[in-house]
Amino acid sequence: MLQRTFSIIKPDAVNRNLEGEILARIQKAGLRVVAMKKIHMTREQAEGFYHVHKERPFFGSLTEFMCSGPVVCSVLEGDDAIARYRELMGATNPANAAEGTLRKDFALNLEANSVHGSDAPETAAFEISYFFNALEITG
Ligand code: RTP
Ligand code: MG
Repeated sequence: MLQRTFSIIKPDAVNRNLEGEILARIQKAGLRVVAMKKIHMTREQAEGFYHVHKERPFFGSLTEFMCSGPVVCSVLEGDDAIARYRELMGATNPANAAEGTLRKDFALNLEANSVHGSDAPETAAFEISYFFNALEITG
């Protein structure tokens, strides 16, 4: 089923100039970039994006990290895009990430883990609309 997911190339990866390499891996995996922009989030914008984690002990550190530098936001489209992109990203903690995954190859640690991907259709819909309006998404 053709599906869309939301991706962020996080500040640790953009800071190391890795966005081209990561986008190439996304495209080689057969996912199509239907929208993209580089932004530098405010603390409030990062808190709104990660609101589902607001009670977690790592929320303060995570939102500080996410606004520490620019990120590349994109909407990815493909068959079963949500699960396929999660598979390409690998486990949240790079120490547990499988060979060949983005986090295995690029992540620095559990927090600075280089990429974000939506985890379900409902979160994908929220996250896409948080960063993009309909005019910014190509068909
Ligand atoms: P993401 O939302 O960024 O795609 O990552 P995920 O689903 O694999 O992991 P999630 O549980 O949603 O956590 C969101 C992000 O918070 C940071 N984190 N820090 N210090 C910690 O224990 C901890 N746990 C998670 C990571 O940056 C993770 O990607
Ligand atoms: Mg998550």
